[in-house]
Amino acid sequence: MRRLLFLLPTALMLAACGGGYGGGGNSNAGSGSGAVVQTFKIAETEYSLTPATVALPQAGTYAFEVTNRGTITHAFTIVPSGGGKKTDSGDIQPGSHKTVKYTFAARKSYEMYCPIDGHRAQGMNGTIKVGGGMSGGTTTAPAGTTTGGGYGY
Ligand SMILES: [Cu+2]
Repeated sequence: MRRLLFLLPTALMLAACGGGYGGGGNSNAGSGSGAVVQTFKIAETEYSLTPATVALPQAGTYAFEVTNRGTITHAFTIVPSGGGKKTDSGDIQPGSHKTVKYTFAARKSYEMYCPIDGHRAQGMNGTIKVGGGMSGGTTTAPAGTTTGGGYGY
């Protein structure tokens, strides 16, 4: 006896909500390439990152303004947990800062660290976790307010 499986289109309909950035026509106001969802500030010292854990509400491109508050040269690297495309700030001198942009996938975890010498092993590392978008998030970030400075839980 044979059975026919009927695939319902439900999954396709759900997937269609995912969206994505279609190449829009008229965005003159933006600076840089790619729409940045939100900017996070990271402080580096010997030997730690603050905050050491960053939660992104959804997939997309985020900017990290990394400030070296230590007394020696540091840098900032983002890499997916388990390997993948890496981005690196290059050297950040004490007292200065650099901004790194990276595009994150939903529901993945990334590592951020200082790639200089043994700094990572000494504590200059942290985790970036990406949420799944509109459902099931624990943090609700209002869209549109990017620069406010506060990262207070
Ligand atoms: Cu370092």
